Amino acid sequence: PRATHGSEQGNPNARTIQILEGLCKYYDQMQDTWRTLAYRRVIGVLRKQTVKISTREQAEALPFIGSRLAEKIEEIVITDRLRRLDNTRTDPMDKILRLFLGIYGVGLSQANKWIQAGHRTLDDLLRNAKLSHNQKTGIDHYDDFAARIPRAEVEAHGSYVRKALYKLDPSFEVMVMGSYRRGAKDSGDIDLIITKPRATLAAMRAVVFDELVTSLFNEGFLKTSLATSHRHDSTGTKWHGASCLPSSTTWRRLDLLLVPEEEMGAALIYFTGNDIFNRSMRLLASKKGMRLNQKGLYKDVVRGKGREKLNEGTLVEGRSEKKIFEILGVPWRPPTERIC
Ligand code: DCP
Ligand code: MG
Ligand code: MN
Repeated sequence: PRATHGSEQGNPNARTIQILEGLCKYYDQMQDTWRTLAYRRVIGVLRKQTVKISTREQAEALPFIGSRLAEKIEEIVITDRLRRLDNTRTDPMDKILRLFLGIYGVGLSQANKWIQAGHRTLDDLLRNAKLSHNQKTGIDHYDDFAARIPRAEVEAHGSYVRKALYKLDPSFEVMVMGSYRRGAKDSGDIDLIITKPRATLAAMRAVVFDELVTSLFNEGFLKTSLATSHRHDSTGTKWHGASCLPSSTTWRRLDLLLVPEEEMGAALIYFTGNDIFNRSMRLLASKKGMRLNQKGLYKDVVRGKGREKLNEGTLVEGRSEKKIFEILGVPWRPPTERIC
């Protein structure tokens, strides 16, 4: 969920945008990626308009707005609300679905299974459902994980990890990524890149995942690790879990990513995001016959009929964020402008 910017004052479509944002947020909670994306685009288009868009014809003339969305916009303008949103707000089953989807790591299929099994509240789940460690943690700390983390606290978690790692080996570096690097005033979680110049991944892994994580658990800073089951991280570069500052009782979601220096540029792009920006960069690479992932930019990627890739391609650039932009022909965008 993205924060609204309050920049709508004076925009002739402010009310329409406000209602569409409600719908966008709803689809985001429902984990409906495509609708969320479509609505974000429409909101972006409407923000740029200098006249009020009132009819479906006007709306359809704008980019990214098809006939169904155009109808919705007309309905919003005429009725000052959207039926779809009213229906979902009052449907109790819908509310429960959104409650369950708010549990860390829970997707639509799990949430629906619980509803089918008759569960209606978080207490219900705790008492009567068979829960994984992640799910139990997600419920026990539902409010913690739903709360935004102020920028200063994100920074404090980063510093805490940096200081602890410095004691083990002063040549390590810790960088705060994600929405923090994009300049957000608050974040959903804390994303850290950890690296050491000239070190191999295996050497870094031994210090970070064995020594550092163990000592941070002993100090009480780390609270639990959260399994990353569906993620295909065969190389073991990620750690997901929760941390808590000594001065606080609120658990925060913490993600660590180990990066060797030769992959730093690609990792910076990936872990800075946002997700939509990454998607557009990857699409662009693919259109140019290349492939961009969190390790590097590759060329000579052979793709089959369904655009599935048949080989890995050859590495073009991994080290430098700026060079990856250059090779893709994208003008440099500072992290604070990577919001789509
Ligand atoms: N990322 C991505 N695609 C995903 C998930 C993540 O490209 N499906 C990348 C882009 C994100 C970055 O990883 O910016 C960090 O992921 P987060 O989920 O932590 O998202 P943000 O840090 O951007 O936002 P938030 O403040 O909600 O944590
Ligand atoms: Mg984040
Ligand atoms: Mn994260």
